[in-house]
Amino acid sequence: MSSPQVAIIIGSVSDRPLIEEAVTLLKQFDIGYWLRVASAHRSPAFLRQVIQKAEKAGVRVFIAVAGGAAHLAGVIASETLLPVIGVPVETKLSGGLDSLLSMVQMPGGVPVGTMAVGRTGALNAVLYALAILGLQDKRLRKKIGNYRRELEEKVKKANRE
Ligand code: RP5
Repeated sequence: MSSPQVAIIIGSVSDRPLIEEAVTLLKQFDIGYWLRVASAHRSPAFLRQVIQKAEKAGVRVFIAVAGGAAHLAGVIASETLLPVIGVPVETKLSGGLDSLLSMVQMPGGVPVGTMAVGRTGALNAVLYALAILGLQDKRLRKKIGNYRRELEEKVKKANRE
């Protein structure tokens, strides 16, 4: 696989199933990625190391996946100048509203681009990362265009059926 351009950091191994589809999409687009487990609360020093190593490896976008008191994306954003995309995980308490608000309500100056809760958010996080990478990659932009056309074709096919 090519050198990593995207680092996906999940707050717990329990978040792993949520990102399956998103990881598959990254592979389909042939984008090199890292997947790491690191918690803002349980392993803050390790998280810092992961961020630094990812930057050194050439990663250009972070995707952070966390639930509950979901500070992972915000902490990453405080440690890097690279874009950080947050995916809030569904929770038993509120369906994920707690995760969403923890992630989206960043203080002015340190943004996190927060996606929808759950699998859709994870998928869109990858597509958003691809759009960022596509700014300097014409071939990637073309692939994103093809992906969008496939979505449209599925809608039209559903009508034909
Ligand atoms: C967060 O707490 C993780 O991102 C996960 O979504 C949630 C629960 O973690 P576990 O208790 O399952 O490890 O930090």
